[in-house]
Amino acid sequence: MKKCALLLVVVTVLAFVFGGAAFAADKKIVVGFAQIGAESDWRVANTKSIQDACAEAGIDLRFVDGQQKQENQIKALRDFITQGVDVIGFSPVVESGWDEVIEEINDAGIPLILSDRTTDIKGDDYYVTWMGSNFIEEGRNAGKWLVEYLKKQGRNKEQINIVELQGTVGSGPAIDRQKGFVEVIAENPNLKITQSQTGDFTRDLGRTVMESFLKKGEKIDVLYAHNDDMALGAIQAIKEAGRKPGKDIIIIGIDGVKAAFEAIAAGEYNCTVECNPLLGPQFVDAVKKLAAGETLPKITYSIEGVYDETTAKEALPTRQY
Ligand code: GYE
Repeated sequence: MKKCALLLVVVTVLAFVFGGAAFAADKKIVVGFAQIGAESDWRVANTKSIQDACAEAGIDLRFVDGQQKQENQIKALRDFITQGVDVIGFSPVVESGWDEVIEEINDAGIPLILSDRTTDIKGDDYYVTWMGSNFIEEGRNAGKWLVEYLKKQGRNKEQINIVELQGTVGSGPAIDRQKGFVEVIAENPNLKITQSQTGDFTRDLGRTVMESFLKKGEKIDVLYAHNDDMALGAIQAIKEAGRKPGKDIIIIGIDGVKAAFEAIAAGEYNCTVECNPLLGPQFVDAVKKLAAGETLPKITYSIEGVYDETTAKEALPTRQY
């Protein structure tokens, strides 16, 4: 009997040391997921994808909507530790300010899966895996599309004024989508960002901030929005100002949600850079692999495209979000 007990201890310790299953896989797996909010069509599709995939896999999902507030997400994460969940899934609204709570998660020995956004914590020991998009590349793709489009229109020598609607201040996608876009713009002296402000990734703010851009009365040739929702809100403001979106002002957004495809098909929107929110199956796959004691890749990027008037209409019937 004593020998059996000793063997059990040895096996458990070995399993832990050599990266065995982080939790018992013979009972229902409990996952806590701290989501950012419901700020955009992208986020709504992302939430549905996670909830559907967990339900299908029979996972007990404790889902918390942080309403775009860091303090709500910190509270949710601490509650998950108290509840002793098996795995924590997390998409951080901004990059900084997570050190303390993540240390608490690590100390509690709960595996952390990051999805979509990341933090500014140095190193990668604090999470087991991250899945999402390359936001710098998305920004670059938006810039490259614009340069090509202007060339096609014979406007590559013309002075072009761009206004920018940024995502949530301090968030990974806002920082990186600006970085990638600016990198491409900098190689083209005729392109200039003349106004730039946050619209917090929402339709409402996209509309009001665009209104204030237009009120300044400066020449605006292009709108670059860090997501489709802000661009769609801005389209309203442009129409109300008596101008033609997609014609008088070139509109570029990111995400590739259905409403953006429809607006492109209607000739009111020019280009959307795809960002895939359907991360649920990948998330569940990671949870299952953890339960089986498998090692996961630190980073998995989604594969994504760019759509405009030459491709959006045809792709619309097959869009899933
Ligand atoms: O682009 C935006 C959402 O983090 C990639 O968040 C995500 C972004 C997405 O609110 O629409």
